[in-house]
Amino acid sequence: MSILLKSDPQIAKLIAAEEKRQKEVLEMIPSENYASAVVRSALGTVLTNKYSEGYPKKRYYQGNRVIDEVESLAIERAKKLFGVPYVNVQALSGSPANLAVYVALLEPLKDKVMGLSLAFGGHLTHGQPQSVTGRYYKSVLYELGKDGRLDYDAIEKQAMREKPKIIVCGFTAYPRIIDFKRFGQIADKVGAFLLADVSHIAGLIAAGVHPSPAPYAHIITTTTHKTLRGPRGALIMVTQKGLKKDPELGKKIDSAIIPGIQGGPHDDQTASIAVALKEASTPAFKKYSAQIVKNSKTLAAELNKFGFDLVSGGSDNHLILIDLRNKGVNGSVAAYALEVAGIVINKNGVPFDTMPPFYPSGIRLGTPAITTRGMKESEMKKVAAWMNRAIEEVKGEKLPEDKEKRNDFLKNFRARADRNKNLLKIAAEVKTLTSKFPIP
Ligand code: DSN
Repeated sequence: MSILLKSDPQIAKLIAAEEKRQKEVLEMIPSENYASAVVRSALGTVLTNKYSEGYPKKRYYQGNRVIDEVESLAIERAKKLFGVPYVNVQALSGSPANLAVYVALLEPLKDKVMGLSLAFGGHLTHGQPQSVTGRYYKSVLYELGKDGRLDYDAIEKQAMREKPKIIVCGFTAYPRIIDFKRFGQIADKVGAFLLADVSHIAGLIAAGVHPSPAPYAHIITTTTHKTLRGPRGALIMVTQKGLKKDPELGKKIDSAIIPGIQGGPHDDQTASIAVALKEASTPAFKKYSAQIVKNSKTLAAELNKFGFDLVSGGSDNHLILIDLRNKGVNGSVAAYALEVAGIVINKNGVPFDTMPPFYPSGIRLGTPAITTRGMKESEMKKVAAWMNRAIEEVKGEKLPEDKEKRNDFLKNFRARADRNKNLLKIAAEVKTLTSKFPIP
């Protein structure tokens, strides 16, 4: 940082400002975390200077002996941690990882992918019409049941009717355990590949606090920067079951990444992923992951006491989804008020939401990052009380029915929230607490 400060103070100061922000607030976006200093130290090294299209020992450029070792280590560590026989570590992040699976297995405009609708907690790359994955491939979307949980019977019926070539399970806003075995049975019944996108829960799976899809899915994708606590990046894993269904599956995935959709991998990112995978195989990581879930359950129970309407009633994992309609506060209003109060979450759609994604009816939050700081159940009680105070503070702030007026309303609301003494008081209390829990 001292070199950067000297040569590019503008950027150095912005990085320092972001570090200060991350220190002072409660980072509770469930897909975010604090990577360790060790994980970060592998990024931005001389490995960023290298081009290494291809795979270990089969490169298109010379000078890759060291990179081969780095990539092989990352692959071997991932195989061991997740109990799978084949791993690709080159996808630059989660979206290209999922796209690579489709490129490997689906014929554009002909074959079908079936994933959870975005409005119900699916990801863009699970076949949504706004994404290339729903535009270049046929797609059909399933929904959650009225209770906010997966309705496996309905999914099975839909799969039998639609005959998708890939069924995607694994979600971005689902607070409950996923029954991968049942998904595997559904996929087998219709002859589909089962893709488990475990980006949100990969760390929990690695630590054994969420069941693994490895025995039931054919392919598993995950980002590496969420509960897994690595750098930004992704893994594509082929399981034993996947290789049994198609012995060429690993090779097809590799070719889909390069030359299919990417060029050279980011080798410093690969090294950093390897470091994160080593960290994730330690007893300390198991303890950390168990605490994420304990914290999430405690927070959910406390929020319930304050009358928050939790989708599905609670949480089994790292994530909580709140439907704010009973509080009369829109998610966009709540998210901003909470940020002013030092609690950083994201606005989110809830099942059967009648509002659009930019003004959704809910918020999504999670415990991975604050658990990394060492917070436990007693801190979760404080967080719930602060959240309640903040939401009560903005209860009267009604988002206009008239769509044209919403933008102006939010602009106006933000200006008022920025000066709201009660919200700023919560932020000061949050700051006192967070100062006792250092970030890595
Ligand atoms: N942006 C991620 C999340 O927040 O869940 C998904 O890509």
